[in-house]
Amino acid sequence: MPRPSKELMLQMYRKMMEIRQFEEAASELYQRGELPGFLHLYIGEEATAVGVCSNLNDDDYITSTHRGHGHFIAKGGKRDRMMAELFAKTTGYCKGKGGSMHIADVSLGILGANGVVGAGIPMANGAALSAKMQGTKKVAVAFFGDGATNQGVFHESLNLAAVWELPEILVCENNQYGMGTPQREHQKVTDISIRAESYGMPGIRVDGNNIFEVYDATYEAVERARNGGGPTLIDCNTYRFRGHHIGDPGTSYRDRTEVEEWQKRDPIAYLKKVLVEEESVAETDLEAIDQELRDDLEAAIDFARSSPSPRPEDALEDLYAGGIRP
Ligand SMILES: Cc1ncc(C[n+]2csc(CCOP(=O)(O)OP(=O)(O)O)c2C)c(N)n1
Ligand SMILES: [Mg+2]
Repeated sequence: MPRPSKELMLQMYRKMMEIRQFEEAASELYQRGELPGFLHLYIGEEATAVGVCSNLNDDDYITSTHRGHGHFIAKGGKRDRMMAELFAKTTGYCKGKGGSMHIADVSLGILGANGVVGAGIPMANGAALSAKMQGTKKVAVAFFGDGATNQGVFHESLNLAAVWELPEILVCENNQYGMGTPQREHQKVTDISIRAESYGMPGIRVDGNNIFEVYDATYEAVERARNGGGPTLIDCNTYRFRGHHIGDPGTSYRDRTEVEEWQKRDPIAYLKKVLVEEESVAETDLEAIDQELRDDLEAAIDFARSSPSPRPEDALEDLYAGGIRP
């Protein structure tokens, strides 16, 4: 498989950096007491979202998780409206009523983050089934964690995706933990791609911190799905650098050396190294991108901070499709 063009690599770098900056800022704003709700940070896992979504068209579908900021930005979500959602402001993607774990924008094919572990998988089945029935050639991607693969709904959904030959890509973000439980304690078979065989679909394990491996595996899976070849399971081996959620220091169930070892495999640093050493991109050019994105993020934060809060009487609006109220 040929390596992505330099132009695409630079685009992928931008997206990963957009995600990293967004989350670092969100973490700080949360700790300063400016953001309500919960935050599950994706820092360290950016190559998965970007490697996968770089293969998708605007009208393809994704379903996300409680750790969804990366998926959202990688699929084309804008940081200003996203930040406004975290601030619980009316200008947010869900008018400030959803927050981090419910961000959605159907017009971008993003069918939603989801606080219920595993719940996005059958939704992606539904989206893929609609694409198949309507003959649109769209594909659906379900993102989920290693912990989610112990849910019954994972097995049911993979079985249906296989027997109905759905145009679907099942992407496991295997970050080695489900909350504070290491993967080796919550499942015997730690290479999740092996499970694909029992449903009759291809499965592949990749280094989730290497954007090229993620990109290539997804490229093949998307081709297969669009051409009637059915679903693929991709197990992306990765790591979250931060705690499970913003209030978890992540120190009681993993030791510092483990975290440091993974930090040496930072997916953004890796892509940066390839760009500089193999594609002759000047470090100053990458720093200019970082700065441009930082300025854009500052504007997004100002936009969010200065936007209005929803009124109490708005609480009963938007609860049902079509504006039907009880
Ligand atoms: C059905 C359900 N069970 C339990 C929880 C509580 N919970 C939230 S995140 C999480 C761990 C999920 O682990 P994994 O799927 O590996 O995702 P990660 O947090 O590692 O990204 C759990 C158990 C939940 N939100 N939903
Ligand atoms: Mg996990």
